Amino acid sequence: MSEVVKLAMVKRCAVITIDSPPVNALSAAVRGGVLDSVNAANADGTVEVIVIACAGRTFIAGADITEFGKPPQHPRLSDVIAGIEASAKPVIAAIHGTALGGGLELALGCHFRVAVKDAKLGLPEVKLGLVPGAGGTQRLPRAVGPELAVRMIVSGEPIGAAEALERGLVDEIVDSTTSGAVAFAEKVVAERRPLRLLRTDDSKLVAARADRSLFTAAAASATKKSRGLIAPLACADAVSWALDLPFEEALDKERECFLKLLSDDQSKAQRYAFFAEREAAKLRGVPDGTQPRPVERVAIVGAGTMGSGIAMAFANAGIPVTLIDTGAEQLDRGLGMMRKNWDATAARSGIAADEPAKRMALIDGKVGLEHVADADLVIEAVFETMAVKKQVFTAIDAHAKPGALLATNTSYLDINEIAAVTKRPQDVVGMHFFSPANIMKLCEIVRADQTAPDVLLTATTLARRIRKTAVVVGVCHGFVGNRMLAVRGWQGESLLRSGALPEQVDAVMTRFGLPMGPFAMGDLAGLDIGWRSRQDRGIRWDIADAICESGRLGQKTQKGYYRYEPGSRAPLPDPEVERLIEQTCERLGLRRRAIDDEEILERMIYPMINEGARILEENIAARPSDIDVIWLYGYGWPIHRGGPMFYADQVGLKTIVERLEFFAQRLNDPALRPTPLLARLASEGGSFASMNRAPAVG
Ligand code: T1G
Repeated sequence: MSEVVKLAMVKRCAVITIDSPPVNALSAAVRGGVLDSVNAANADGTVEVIVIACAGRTFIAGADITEFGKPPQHPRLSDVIAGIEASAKPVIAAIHGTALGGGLELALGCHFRVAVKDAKLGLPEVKLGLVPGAGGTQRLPRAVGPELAVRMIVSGEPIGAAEALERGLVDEIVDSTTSGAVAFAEKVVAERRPLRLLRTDDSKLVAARADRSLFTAAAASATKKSRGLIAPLACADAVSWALDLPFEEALDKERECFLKLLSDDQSKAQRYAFFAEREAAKLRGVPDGTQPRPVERVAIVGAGTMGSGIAMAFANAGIPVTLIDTGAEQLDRGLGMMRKNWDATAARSGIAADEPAKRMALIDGKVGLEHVADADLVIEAVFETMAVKKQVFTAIDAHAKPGALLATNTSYLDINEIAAVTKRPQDVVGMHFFSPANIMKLCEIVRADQTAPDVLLTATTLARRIRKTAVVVGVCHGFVGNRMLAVRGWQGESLLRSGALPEQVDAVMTRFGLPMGPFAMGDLAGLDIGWRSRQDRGIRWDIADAICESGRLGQKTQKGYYRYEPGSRAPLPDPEVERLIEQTCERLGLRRRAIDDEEILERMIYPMINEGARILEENIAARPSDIDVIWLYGYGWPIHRGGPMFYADQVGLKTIVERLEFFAQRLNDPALRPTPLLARLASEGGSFASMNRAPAVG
């Protein structure tokens, strides 16, 4: 039928095979090919039954997101599904890999669905700021019941084939996709099974129509974490229409809701974030054909919070780890913390009950750096001072086997300086994890001057293997994320000096969408970390330092920028802090004034954007979208705002330049002046988006 859709006969079964790499997305060509094939099979008197299968690694993974925002092309997906439902002959979807979004919606229009045992089925549209737009909100509740349907659609998380079979989403688990589906199809014909369409089968809606309490509870539970996002609430509403409205009317409302969300800034940001994460995986300066080095065993040096968290991340992916510390006591503490974390996850059914023991069996605890000898990758996660890093790297270099990667988890320090103490600087790379390292998705892969291309490729490939989002950055103080964080930190201090209070700044930033305000976050992490870093560099932040000097180090001392009741982590404004701020400003001769929320937001975010532009000028990041990925996955930047550089384009670079010029003058802070790249883009009416697929700056 077409390049991407083939039609072949197996006995009396018409097998439609979609072959559109990489994920068989429902492009216009695929949609047209499927519909033409279904119609041709129905017109062919020798055909008794139809199977729709996919070549490659997965069943259809959804609509083709690259077509969004372009003029719609016919046939629409809903037309294809209508064509399948109009088929006089049974149509069977043969599912492998991940049947997602429009792919599952197409399968829901079929009379039957079969799947191989490791297949997954889901409607992840909500992660793109959308609702399913081709009947998923109406057919899925009729397949699995409204409670499971609303949980699946609001979370966007798929279910496995076994659960799908149990809940009636799949009719049979088959050993292999196409041949298994053809065998099932022959059974359907031989047994003359009635052709059941979900659109006309409300049997699984009857109970919820009579008593909505279970559905209402499921919807409330699914949407409770959707702070600031509009799609999750829209998804829950759409599923409820299956209980209240006739099928066709509900389909129309779903379509209307889908189109409204499609044009909303939130969905544009979430779709941008989807592609930005994948773009970050495209490495520059790594010759085609470069192969990653094999990594079968990892050694982590330092069994503290970070080292143990990193060890967990590797064990979670089934990779054996040698966890090394120079002290048996610290090693035992680290091993104990890992077991406690895994047990806690198992207790809330996050992993199977036998998983903690299985994962602990992958961890070999050792005292002494000589035990790095059999590792293919050594990651150092020791105390954050250059002296200690150099000492440890000298020892690691002496014991690690030839060809092993030597990685440092440093958050700030100069990796070129660390590499210089080894005999193999080409094998040295940064792998900067974010605490808690077993949870946070981001890993900054720091490319030092002499890092070999295959070392960089090995580190980024491995990061994906342990389900991290890897972004390659260059060497500078704080790389990308922490460098921009430091700029925001100073703006927080500057706002307190100007007249704001911690609670006002935090309220503005949480309303913007951050999970936690910067001052509350500082209290959580411990104020002494930044304080020590400033002291190391001879930098004084008068208010922040006064807070630390008065023994207020954050939650661990029950007081920091806020006070904390014993046993509570809830930040409470503290008049003592206001007094400290006023006293410090008086001593500095600063006159404080009322600051409005708009100024707070601009002064907290625009300097970060300016620093991002500097980072691009210095080639520390390859593209603006890499900076956004770092902030989305490492610092809780709200997904519906796309990232600081995406947000800058939405605000308009001209506005940002004007406001930075204003604040630079008013606050007499030359660091606020727009960097040349930002000023140039603004003057040309340009955008950061224009740089995302362009070659690296400079
Ligand atoms: N459209 C276009 N390209 C896609 C795509 C899609 N739906 N999904 C993946 N790609 C590209 C991706 O950009 C990358 O490209 C390559 O495929 C491999 O992806 C009407 C409207 C399927 C689990 O949200 O979750 O249906 O970088 O690196 O890690 O209601 O891709 O190689 O050039 O992620 O093995 C709903 C999104 C769409 C699924 C595979 N579907 N995709 O993961 O590979 S909206 C989704 C994924 C919709 C309907 C609505 C994952 C995956 P490149 P990858 P992976």
